[in-house]
Amino acid sequence: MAEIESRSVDPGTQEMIKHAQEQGVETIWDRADKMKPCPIGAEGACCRICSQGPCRVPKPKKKKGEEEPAEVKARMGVCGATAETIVARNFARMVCGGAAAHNDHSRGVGKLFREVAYGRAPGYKIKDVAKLKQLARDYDVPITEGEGDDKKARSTEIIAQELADKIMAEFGQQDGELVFAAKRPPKKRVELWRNLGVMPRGCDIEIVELMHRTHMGVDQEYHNILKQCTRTAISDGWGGSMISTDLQDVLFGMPVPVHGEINLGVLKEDHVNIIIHGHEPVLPEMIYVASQEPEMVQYAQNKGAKGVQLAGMCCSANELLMRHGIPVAGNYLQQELAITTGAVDAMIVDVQCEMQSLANVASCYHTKLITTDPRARIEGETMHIPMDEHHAMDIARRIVREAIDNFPNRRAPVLIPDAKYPTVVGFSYETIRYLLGGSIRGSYYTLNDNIINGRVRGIAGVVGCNNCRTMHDNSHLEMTKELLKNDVIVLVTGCSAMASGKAGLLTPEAAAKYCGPGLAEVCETVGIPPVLHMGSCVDNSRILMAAAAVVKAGGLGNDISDLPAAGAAPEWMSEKAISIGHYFVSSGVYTVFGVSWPTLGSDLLTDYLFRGLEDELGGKWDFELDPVLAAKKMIAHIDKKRAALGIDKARERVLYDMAMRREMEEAAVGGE
Ligand code: NFS
Ligand code: SF4
Repeated sequence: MAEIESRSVDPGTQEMIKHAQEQGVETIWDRADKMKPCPIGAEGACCRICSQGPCRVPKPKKKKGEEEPAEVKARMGVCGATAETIVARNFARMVCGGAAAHNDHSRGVGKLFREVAYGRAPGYKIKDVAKLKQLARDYDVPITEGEGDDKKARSTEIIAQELADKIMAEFGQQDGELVFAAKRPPKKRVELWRNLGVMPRGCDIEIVELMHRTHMGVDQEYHNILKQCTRTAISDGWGGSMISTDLQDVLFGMPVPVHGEINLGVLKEDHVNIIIHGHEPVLPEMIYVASQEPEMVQYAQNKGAKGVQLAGMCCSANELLMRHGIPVAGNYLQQELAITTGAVDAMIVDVQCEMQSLANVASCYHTKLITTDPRARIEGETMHIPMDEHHAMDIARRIVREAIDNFPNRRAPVLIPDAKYPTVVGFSYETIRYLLGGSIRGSYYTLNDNIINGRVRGIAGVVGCNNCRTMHDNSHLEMTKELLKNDVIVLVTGCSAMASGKAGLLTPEAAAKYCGPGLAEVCETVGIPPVLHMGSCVDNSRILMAAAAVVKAGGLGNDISDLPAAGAAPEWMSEKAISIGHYFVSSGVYTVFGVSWPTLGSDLLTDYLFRGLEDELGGKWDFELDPVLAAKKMIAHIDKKRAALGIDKARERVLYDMAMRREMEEAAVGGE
């Protein structure tokens, strides 16, 4: 049993791991101790796509400077597929899995949007009409009709209906170009994608084609396989994910800065605790409403509780937090631990990142594990209450009542760690624009000015998962702090955002504590935290939009690849993270991952991802275990871009000025 302190950097999590051990409840860390990752699979060097295999082609261990024996150079499976092909296929299928998850999430939101537009989803409505009209413009849906004096605005319903039909058709579109991918990135990027032949045609087709091409005996040229990876990943970032984000904003409201709280300490012993866990905010939005209804609160009181406490987990948490300030119980690695508090009366799951072990942990307590999506059942679930957008409110009420009914059944002693931290969240791309420029002159000029004058050295996106193979939250925090110290502003989403929240980085006060002088000054002037929580993992599309807006605001080149920016997922684990990473790379961003890297089985392929791609796409992958070193690499990349833009001198001047100013202040204080 490894030391608990090496499992998580978060004291609340440590306390609960210890508690789980004392209670004899098995968690992910116990299983991780028992099962080490297969070293061959870990480097992507195992092919099991036909029954003549599985064929293993691991890279032989050789000492530095030693020649590889000839038979090793020609590593191949029994069909002759080379290590390059095998590793590329495995990588490609990760991109497929990730893009499919996001695009299918998106389809779900699209279906709801269509039902709302046609008036078939009572309880939901279009909350952000301005954003709806923006989308309509993107999709060439007219927002007015008639000519001259007869010209009048079209009704919201009609616009929404036409838009919904167009968006839904885009999932199955066979040719042409995805609307956002063609319209929203900088022009130069769009041209580049067209020239390379990687502009996605539809949301589904790219995934299907990539699955086909990685079937036995099809595409066996690794550059060509990766090219389709690029097209598929773009269909996620500038397709499915972006559609989800935008439609969720239209339906549930665009996030604006809001205060929240995070960590397991948000649960309340004397309340009915409901945890919403998963990714699609469609049903959680209704559960939020149901949990606040006076009759429901009364019902809870009748059962002896003081009220109903709703809290989120994983990206569903981010969605509810960003829009309603609903507290977050924790990120991915805390899901089992939440139940071990003994205070969770129901955990409601939809899709993605839900450990099957939840059923086992829940069975040790009174917790009801309720699955709500027909696509995601869990063996051992307490019950399945399928979501149906036509009766969502009734379903939500039924779920909340199930939780309340369970309150009197608590049997284990309740232990809620005394751990919760305040956060400020809700930095959509539009909100940042507003904060930086005001409503009239809303734009990214201010940020650009500060990047050009050197106060802000660059922009980093630190995103992605937790992973039980590395200390929970630690790499996110080490990396983020190193970036802040060096005046790099950090945009966060997903489980990374929650790591930052738990460490107090999502507050304006963090600026003075963690940032270099330039970034601290900018954050204090604007009144923002130095780490901006932009939402869930599909909301990485907001980071793409911010990057495109920064290019548009001028002075920093004319493509995303010109920006002094970098991305990272230091604790990644899911296929979604690979798809996200690859769409960042495809959009021109240097992107570094931690923990492990799934293509190390082929040097040629890895070299292409880490170096070769830069010539084609302007972005590239990297892998670095040490989060501080990874941050330093990101900063080196940022400095390289600053030099290319000719703004490296400005930063030296600012730092010099600032040092002088400090000296003067100190002299003044000393002279008093
Ligand atoms: Ni993103 Fe969000 Fe977390 Fe990773 Fe899972 S919850 S979608 S995949 S683990 S960041
Ligand atoms: Fe082996 Fe080729 Fe079959 Fe893969 S496709 S399992 S390499 S025979």
